[in-house]
Formats: sequence, C-alpha cells, structure tokens
Amino acid sequence: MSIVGALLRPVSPALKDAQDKVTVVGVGAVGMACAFSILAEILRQQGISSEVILVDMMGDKVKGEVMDLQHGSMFLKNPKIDGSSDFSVTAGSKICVVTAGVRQKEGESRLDLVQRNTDVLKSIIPNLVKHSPQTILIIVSNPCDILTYVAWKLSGLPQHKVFGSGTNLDSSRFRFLMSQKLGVSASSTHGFIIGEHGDSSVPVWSSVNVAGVYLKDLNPDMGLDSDKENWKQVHKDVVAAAYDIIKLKGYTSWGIGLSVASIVQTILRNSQNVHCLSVCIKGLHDLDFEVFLSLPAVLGSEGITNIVVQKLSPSERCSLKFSAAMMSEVQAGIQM
Ligand code: 6V0
Repeated sequence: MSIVGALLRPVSPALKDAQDKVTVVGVGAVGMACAFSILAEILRQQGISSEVILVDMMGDKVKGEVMDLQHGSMFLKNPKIDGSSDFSVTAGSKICVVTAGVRQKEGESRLDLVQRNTDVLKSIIPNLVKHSPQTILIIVSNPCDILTYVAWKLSGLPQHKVFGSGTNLDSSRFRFLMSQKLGVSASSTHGFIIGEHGDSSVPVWSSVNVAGVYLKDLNPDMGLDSDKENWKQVHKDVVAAAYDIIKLKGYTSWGIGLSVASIVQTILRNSQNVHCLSVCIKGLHDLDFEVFLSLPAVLGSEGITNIVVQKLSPSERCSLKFSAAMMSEVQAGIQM
C-alpha cells in the first residue's frame, strides 16, 4: 500500500476548483505584481481568492513563476497556484485580469501601444470567455481604456462584467501626493482622478476633501493656474508618474499590482466599494460617445452595480468630454 493509501481514509472527493478562482494573463512585471498582491491579500485577510492561475505565451516563464510562488504557498494560507500557456487551465475563473501585451518604452505614450495590444487581446479574450463564460474581465494592459472597449467587443460579455483598472491607480497616486502635502494619510485624503488612464486624465478638484471639509472651499483657486499654493502640480505629477518610474526602473509594477488586488478583493467579498474604473460612459455626464473612461463605480460580486454620478464643475465636464472625443477618434482607427 502507498503512503497516501495508508495515511488517508477517503471520505468524499475534494472539490477540483475553488469558487473564487482568479486568472492573471501575462506574467511580466505587472502580471506578477498583480498575482503577488492578490496572494498577499490571502495572507492578510482570509476569504479572498484561494486559487490563482497564471497564463502567458512564454511557457517556461510561466512555469518558473508558478514554481517560485508555489514554494512560498505555506506562508500564504495554502492557496492553489497553477499556470500554463494553455488557456484550459483558466476554466471556471470568477475573474480574469489581463496584463499581457507590450509596455511603453521610455518616451512612448500609452496610446502608442494601441494596435499592437489590440492584436494581443484578439488572441486572449475569446480563449478566456470560451473557458469561463461567466467571468469578470479586468483589463490592465495599455492603453487601458481603449483596450477595455476592445475586450468588451471581443468578449460578448455584458458591460457590467468588463471594465478597466483605469484611474484606480491614478487616484491612489493623487491621494498619496496630496497626503504628502497635507500631512494626512492617503486613505483619509479623499479625491478622484477620472477620465483617461493617461495624459488627459481629469482631477476632480471640486470633490477633494478631508473628513468632509472640501479643500476647494478653503482655497477656491485649488487646481487653477492662479493658485498660489500650486496644487495643479500634484495632477501634473500624477500624469508624469508612469513616465518618471519607467525612466528610473524601466517599468511600473507595485502600484498597479496593489490597485488590482484591491479591485479583486472588492469583487470576491461583494463589498460594494467604490473604485475609479474604466466603464462605458455613453449616457453619463451628457456624453454620447461609446467609449470607456474611468468614473467612480460601485463594485460587487457580479461586477459593476452602479456608477456614482459626481457633481462635476463645468471645466471638469469639459475636460472629460475632451478625453471622450480623443478616445473615440483613436478607437475609430483600430483594426479589430
Ligand atoms: P512585460 O513585462 O513585457 O510583460 C508582458 C507579458 O505579456 C509578457 O510576459 C508576454 O509574454 C505576455 N504576452 C504578450 N503577448 C501575449 C499573448 N498574446 N498571450 C499571452 N501572453 C502574452 O510588460 P508589463 O508587465 O510591464 O506590462 C504589461 C502591460 O500592462 C503593458 O501594456 C503596460 O503598458 C500595462 N500597464 C498598465 C498599467 C495600468 O495602470 N493599467 C500600469 C502599468 C503597466
């Protein structure tokens, strides 16, 4: 008799797949930071994903990353970790996070990547949906907003199940940088960046607050050129952040990884937290473009349940419209 046969008396078969299976496509810097952050949440709070699957077209790389993570699994409350270049391993995923594709080189904008990464998505999205027809797709690859539109079209999934990580990261950069100026923690400094995850993002100065005190009431010039405190620089720094980090270390990873893990956690816990996510904005804020841009969205276990309709100032509304028109123009040029 084998050791297993002698050690264990079978009672009932173990479930093959967990209910909260999360797939991460792309095991580059961003995919691995996402996977690691999701796994780290398991350590911090029980109940978040107990199965993480990695997929990449580079078979050896995915195998190596899976082995490396598996060897630490006893420190992570024993999640199931697996991966392959074959999409069948993703079957039954509750969430698929897409990070595959090319990244910006120094000086390149996110929009420069559009056609190359559209082609990448063409080989990924149909495979994900084939194996997980009920999945929620979170698009991280850049340009995030346009690729979320592409993924929505390719997937055939309803709009509430396809969204981009969008300005969830930009908003956290915004809150961190403001917190440094204020001497108040980032989680107690409330503010949103909406619109494009990119150069035309829109800071909503009218809603920045600490404990319900609107900073714009204290300094009506906040965010304007006339502002003697130069708060506008904070938004400029948010826009420059990815370029600065890429110049310094070649890519960005940890911020986006943590941002995605927070989104995944909200879905798996059905906690209805608000995140700035790239969603279809048609019909919102008087916009008529079928494009995806970030707005604050309420998130639950089946995807987006509501969009928060912010009271935007006329200039914020105008900036959002500018982003939408630009997205629409870029979208019209892509070959799907
Ligand atoms: P990377 O380190 O080059 O990794 C990309 C991975 O994708 C590689 O392992 C590739 O093998 C894999 N890949 C490429 N094509 C396919 C395919 N057809 N099928 C399966 N796997 C494939 O890039 P990195 O991880 O740094 O960036 C990935 C993407 O994330 C880029 O488009 C970045 O611009 C984007 N980012 C998005 C952010 C956001 O906030 N939304 C933030 C940072 C980067």
